[in-house]
Amino acid sequence: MKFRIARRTLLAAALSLPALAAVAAPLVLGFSQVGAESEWRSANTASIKAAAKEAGVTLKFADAQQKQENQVKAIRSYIAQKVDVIAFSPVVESGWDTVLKEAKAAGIPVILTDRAVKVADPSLYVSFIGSDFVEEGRRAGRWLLERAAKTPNASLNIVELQGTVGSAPALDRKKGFEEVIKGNPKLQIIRSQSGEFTRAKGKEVMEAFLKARDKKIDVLYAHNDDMAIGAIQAIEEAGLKPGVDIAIVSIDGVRGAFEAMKAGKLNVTVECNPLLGPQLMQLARDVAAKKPVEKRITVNEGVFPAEVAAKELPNRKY
Ligand code: GYE
Repeated sequence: MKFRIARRTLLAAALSLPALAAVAAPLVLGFSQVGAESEWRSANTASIKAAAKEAGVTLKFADAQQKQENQVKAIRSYIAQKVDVIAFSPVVESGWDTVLKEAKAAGIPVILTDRAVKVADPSLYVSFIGSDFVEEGRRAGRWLLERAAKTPNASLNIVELQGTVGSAPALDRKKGFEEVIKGNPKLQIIRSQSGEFTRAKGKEVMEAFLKARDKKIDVLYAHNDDMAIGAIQAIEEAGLKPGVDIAIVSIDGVRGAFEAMKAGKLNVTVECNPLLGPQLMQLARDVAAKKPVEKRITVNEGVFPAEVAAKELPNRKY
């Protein structure tokens, strides 16, 4: 009798083992990162890695070095490895339909982080978590409008350093900024080129802008802080005062920008929050559990002019 109970208990335990293992197995998340092009990106990567650890998620991470083909390869390898969820930050907006169809056919849900895609079928991804880049561009434009209003008769010539060609933040930040300044005939973009979101390229392109100077440059609009910081160096090397001779507005709100503002070399930064890790882990869990999720999750952000830089710097987390 005793023996029979024990056997039954054992049998039941053995039967429920696979079920138990399935519940306890850590979620596997394959993540394809754009690269390591900026301070923003480094903070984003650190946030994702730390949040995965904290949440007990097994993270497979690949850095695509700003190349779409590397991202496609990484996504295919995550499909082959049968991960639970795939997340990625797409370097450019277009050209994802094929690989996302492959993920869908394999039954693996895809989450977009930070940058959006243009696909014919929006069911190819379950959710997007990131910033409103058009609004960031508008915020940069509004700051400039206010500044222009303080110098009533002057017209301001603007040079623009764009982000990576074809990327959502470059397209949207350009669009939002242009939308706001369009109505003001005193504000003209006289030159616009990509600085690929890096300091080195930002410096190089600003040097070219300064050399080709047929008109006075009054304002630099940089799609991220790193390019602004590179450009600051170019402006100084040309014997001009960044933040004074040329007003500078940029986007991200990384520590380097706050330091530049404190030094009087940058006039304003529009915040773009890279700390998406904890929200991504929660979203991945919900998606894996087939819970309904929002199609678009937007992050809250502010605008920081140079006047508040010294006070804000100790509070900055990236
Ligand atoms: O602004 C820039 C980075 O996609 C929001 O990418 C991100 C942008 C960020 O390289 O610094």
